[in-house]
Amino acid sequence: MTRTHCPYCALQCGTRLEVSPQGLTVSPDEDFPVNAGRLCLKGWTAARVLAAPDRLTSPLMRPRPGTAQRPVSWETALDHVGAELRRIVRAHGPDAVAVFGGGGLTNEKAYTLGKFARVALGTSQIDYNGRFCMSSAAAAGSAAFGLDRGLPFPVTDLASADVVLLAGANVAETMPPLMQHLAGADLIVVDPRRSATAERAALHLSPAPGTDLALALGLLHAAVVEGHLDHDYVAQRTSGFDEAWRRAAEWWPERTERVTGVPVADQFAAVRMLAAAKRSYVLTGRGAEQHSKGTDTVSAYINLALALGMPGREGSGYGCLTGQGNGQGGREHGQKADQLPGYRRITDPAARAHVAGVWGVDPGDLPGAGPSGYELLDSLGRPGGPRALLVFGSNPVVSAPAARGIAERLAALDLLVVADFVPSETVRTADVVLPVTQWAEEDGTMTNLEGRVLRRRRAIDPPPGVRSDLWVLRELAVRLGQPGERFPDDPGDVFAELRRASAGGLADYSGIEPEYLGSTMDAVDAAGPAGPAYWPYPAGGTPTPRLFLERFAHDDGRARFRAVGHRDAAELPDGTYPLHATTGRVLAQYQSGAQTRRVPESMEADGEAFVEVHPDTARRNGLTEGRLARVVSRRGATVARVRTVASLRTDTVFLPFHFPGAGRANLITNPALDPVSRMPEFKVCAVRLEPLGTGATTGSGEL
Ligand SMILES: Nc1nc2c(c(=O)[nH]1)N[C@H]1C(S)=C(S)[C@@H](COP(=O)(O)OP(=O)(O)OC[C@H]3O[C@@H](n4cnc5c(=O)[nH]c(N)nc54)[C@H](O)[C@@H]3O)O[C@H]1N2
Ligand SMILES: Nc1nc2c(c(=O)[nH]1)N[C@H]1C(S)=C(S)[C@@H](COP(=O)(O)OP(=O)(O)OC[C@H]3O[C@@H](n4cnc5c(=O)[nH]c(N)nc54)[C@H](O)[C@@H]3O)O[C@H]1N2
Ligand code: SF4
Ligand SMILES: [Mo]
Repeated sequence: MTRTHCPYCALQCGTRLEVSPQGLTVSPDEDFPVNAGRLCLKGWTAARVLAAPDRLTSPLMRPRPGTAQRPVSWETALDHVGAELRRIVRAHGPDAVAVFGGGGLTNEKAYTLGKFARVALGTSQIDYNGRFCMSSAAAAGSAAFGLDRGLPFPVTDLASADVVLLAGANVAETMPPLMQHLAGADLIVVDPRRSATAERAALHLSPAPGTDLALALGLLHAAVVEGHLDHDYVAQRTSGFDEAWRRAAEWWPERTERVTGVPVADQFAAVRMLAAAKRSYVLTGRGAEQHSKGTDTVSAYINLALALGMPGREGSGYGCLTGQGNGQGGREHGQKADQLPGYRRITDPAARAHVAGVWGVDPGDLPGAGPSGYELLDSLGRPGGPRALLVFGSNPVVSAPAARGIAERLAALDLLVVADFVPSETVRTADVVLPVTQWAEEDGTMTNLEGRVLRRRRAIDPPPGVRSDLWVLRELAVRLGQPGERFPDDPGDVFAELRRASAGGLADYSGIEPEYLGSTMDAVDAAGPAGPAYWPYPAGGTPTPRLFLERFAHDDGRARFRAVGHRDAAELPDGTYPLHATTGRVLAQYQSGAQTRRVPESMEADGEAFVEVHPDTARRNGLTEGRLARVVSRRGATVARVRTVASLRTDTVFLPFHFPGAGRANLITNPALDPVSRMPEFKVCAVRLEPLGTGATTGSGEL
C-alpha cells in the first residue's frame, strides 16, 4: 500500500494505492484530514488514466511538416528538438523560444521548468495556465495582505464556521469532499446559476455574470449603513478604509439591485448573517475571479471581509480556493512570467542575485519578466514573436480563451513540442511529442490549497518508453550546452535545491527537511516533526498553518483596503448577441478533459458538450431540451446539447469547457484581460442561440 494524493484538484485528497494483478486501486486515506475518507468520482477513477488504451509510450515526430506523427527513439526526438532550438535561438535570439507550464506539475517540475527557461534557454517567454486560474485572486490577496496563500488557514478550520460566503465557487462539484467541512455552516452562495452548491445554501444570491464587483460594493455599503463596521479592527489592523468606503458609498442597495439583479432584502440578509456570525469566512472561486476586472472584484470581497473584521482572526478569514493540484506551489517556484522561486519578483535585484547564486549563474544573465499566458500564446509565430513553444502540463487548444485563434498561433510556429502522457488535442498538433510519467509513477511534492506541502509517492513503474519530465528537461538542457549536474532529475535533489532557492522568499520551504522526501518517511503530509508543512517554513523555524493572526505581511503589519469601483464586463448583451454566456465545470470532468475523457465513468456521467438554458429562453430561440444548439459570439460558435434549467436566470446560459472539437466552450469566450492580473474573461461574454438540425454533432465524442 502506498499513501499519496489524488492527481487532480487543489484539495489533493489523500489516497491509498493498492497494486494487484488487475491493476491499481485507489481508496481514500482516512487519516488525511482534508478529505477525511472521502473522494469524488475523479479521485476514485484516477487509475484509469494510467492504463488509458491510447497512453503515449513512445516519442512522436512528424518526418516533415504536414505529415502524420510517427514513433521515433528518444535520442532522435531529443536531438531534433535540441538542434532546432539552437538554430532558432541563433537566428532570432533566446526570446524566440517560449515555454508554457501548468499548475498540475509538481513543485520540482515547476521549479526546474522555470530554471530551464531562464538558464538553459535564456528566454523571458515563460508563463503557465495558472494565469487562467488564480492570478486575479493572487494579485488581490498580495495587495491586501502582503502575501498570497490560497487559504491562509487549514481547510479543517472551516468546520467550526457559523457562516461561509462562497462567491463564484461551486465546491459541491469542484471539490466535493470539502463540503463535509461546510456542513455545520450556513452558506451564502453567490452564483448566477442555482449550482449544486447553491442548492445547499441558506441564501443564494444570483447576480448577472460580471456584476460581482457591484454586488460586493453594495454588500460593503449595506454592512456600513447597518452599523456592522468593526471599528476597532479597522483602526488597529487595516489602512485605506476611507478611500474604499468613498467608492462603496455610491452603491446604495437599490442601485446595486438594478445592476446585479440581487434584491435589496437579500443584500441586507447576507450582511446580517455575516455580521451576526462569531466565526465566518468569505471564499472566492473562479466565478468571481475570471473576469476582466477579477482583481478588483476579489479586492471588493476582501474589503467586505476586512470591514467585518474577519481576516487574521482565528476562526474567521478570507481565502481563495485554488484550483489545480499544485495551483499553489506551481505559482511559487518560478514558472510565472514575473516570478522566481520562493514567490520572488524577477524584477527585484536582491531576488535575482539570490536565485542566480543557487543556480550558479550571473544575475545579469537572467532574463526579465515576460508576457502573460494569453499574451504569450497570442504572440506565437507573429512577426517578432516566439517561433518555438514547449508545453508541459496544459492543453490550450481546449482551455485557452478564443481557442480558434490560439490553434492558429500554434500552427504558425516552426516548432511545437508537447510533453504529456495522453494524446491531448494540443499533443495532436505538435511537431514533437514526449511521453512522460504520471502521478502514481513518480515522486515529488505538491502544495495544496491551504499551502500545505504534500508528498506524491511512486507506487508503480511507468510503462517502458516513458520518461519523467525532469529527465526530459535535463536531456534538453544538456543538448543546449548546459552541464547535466545543473539539472538533476531526481526529485529529492531538486527539492533540496528548491529549499535553498526559496529560502528567505515569501514562500519559504527551507525548513522542510529533505528526509520528508525519503521513501521510508511517512509524510510531510501526515505530520513532520513540527507538524504538517504549511509554508512559510523557514530553516530552523516552524511551519505556519495560520497566517496573519498577529500581523499582515506588509511592512506596517496592516491589511490594506483597495479603493475599487465597478465597471461593466468587456462585452455586454445587445440586439445581435442578447444573452450572457458563462462557463465552468461539472463534477465528472477535469479541465480540458484530456484525462477524464479517457475515464468511462466520467463519460457516462457527462460525456458531451451541453448548454444550460432557461426554458423560456430556449422556447424563444426555438431550442428543445436534448437537441443541439449553436452558441454564437463575436469570436465564433460552439455546438452544445440543450439542457433546460428552470432555476437559471433567463438572460444567462452556462457551458462547461471540458469538451473538444466543435463543442469547445472556448470557441466563444472573450480574451479581454484584467489590467493587473492579465486574467482572461472566461466567465462572461455576449452570445445568441440558434437551433441545429439533427445531423449536427458536438464533436465531443472524439478524444
Ligand atoms: N470537477 C472538477 N473539479 C475541479 C476542476 C474541474 O475541471 N472539474 N478544476 C479545478 C480547478 S483548476 C479550478 S480553478 C477549480 C474551479 O472551481 P470553481 O471556481 O468552483 O469552478 P467553476 O465551475 O469554474 O466556477 C464556479 C461557479 O462560478 C459561477 N459563475 C459564473 N459566472 C459568475 C459570475 O460572474 N459571478 C459569480 N459569483 N459566479 C459566477 C458558475 O456558474 C460556477 O457555478 O475547480 C477545481 N476542481
Ligand atoms: N471557458 C473556460 N476556460 C477555462 C476555464 C474556465 O473556467 N472556463 N478555466 C481555466 C482554468 S482555471 C484552468 S486551471 C485551465 C486548465 O486547462 P489546461 O491548462 O488545459 O489544464 P488540463 O486540462 O489539466 O491540462 C493539463 C494537460 O497536461 C497533462 N499533464 C498533467 N500532468 C502533467 C505532468 O505532470 N506533466 C506533463 N508534461 N503533462 C501533464 C494532462 O494530460 C493534460 O493534457 O483552463 C482554463 N480555461
Ligand atoms: S476533490 Fe479533487 S483531490 Fe479530491 S478526489 Fe476529487 S479531484 Fe481528487
Ligand atoms: Mo484552475
